Amino acid sequence: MTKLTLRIAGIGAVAAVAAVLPLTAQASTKATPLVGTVGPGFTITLTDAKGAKVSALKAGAYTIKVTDLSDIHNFHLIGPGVNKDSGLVAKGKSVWNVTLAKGSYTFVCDPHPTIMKGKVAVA
Ligand SMILES: [Cu+2]
Repeated sequence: MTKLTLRIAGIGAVAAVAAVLPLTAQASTKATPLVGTVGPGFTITLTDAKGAKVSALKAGAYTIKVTDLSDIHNFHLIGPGVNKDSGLVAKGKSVWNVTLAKGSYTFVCDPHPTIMKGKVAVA
């Protein structure tokens, strides 16, 4: 019985690695990484992988790592074909795989839209 259990766990580990590999390969060759952060203060930012603020992007695939550091703020990305929300009460990290099309995208904290917002023009 013990032997069987170990064997199943081993297969599970291999399957998990196999499942992660294609995503990593796709991220490095296709999707461009971005970083979204909201909170803990009244700040919301979208940056590239190097930490530079983003205001213009090319249309295409992006992987956005969102960190929501507050239960009174949310990171909400809205634009053509995209409507992603980290959740107001929710905190923590999310990874969004999105395709940005030509147009204007807005990232906003919904309770504080006048002071916590940004725009990205996608061409
Ligand atoms: Cu807010």
